[in-house]
Amino acid sequence: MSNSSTPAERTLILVKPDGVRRGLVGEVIRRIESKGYKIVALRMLTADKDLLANHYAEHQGKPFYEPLLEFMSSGPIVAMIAEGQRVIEGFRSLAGATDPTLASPGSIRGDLARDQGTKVVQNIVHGSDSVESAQREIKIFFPNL
Ligand code: D4T
Repeated sequence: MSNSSTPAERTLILVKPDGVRRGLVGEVIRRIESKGYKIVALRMLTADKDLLANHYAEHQGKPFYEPLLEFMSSGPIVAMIAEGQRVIEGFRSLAGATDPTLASPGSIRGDLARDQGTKVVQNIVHGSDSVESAQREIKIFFPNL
């Protein structure tokens, strides 16, 4: 039962290998749920390079592309679908800027990540950046939904 006139959206969220290694899965989920979004699907997997090449197709050829695929396949990740009005931009706001050095304190990246001197930024989470990306990325990680 809702009076809301804005339809709920879905977004694809990943806890990246650095977040899983550091035991931050619960902290990320806590922030998503505390904000009021609903987690409607969740799985842990170790992504292979084919899956990641599909997910990161827009970055192919960039200097950080190969290190990005190496990093993202370096250990388990947690993939989730979160749902709620404007969840796509809402989660991007919770995550903070891509560069964790510049991400605002209070955000996931601002509070929990920093520059590690690596070729690829290790910034704990991924969140879809548009409705189109969300639909595309959800299909990659949850092909049966
Ligand atoms: P993701 O996609 O992981 O949520 O991150 P963003 O949406 O914030 O950033 P992105 O897609 O532009 O980059 C994907 C991934 O590559 C790393 N990266 C990015 C990097 O190492 N150096 C760079 O210059 C950029 C732009 C970080 C996230």
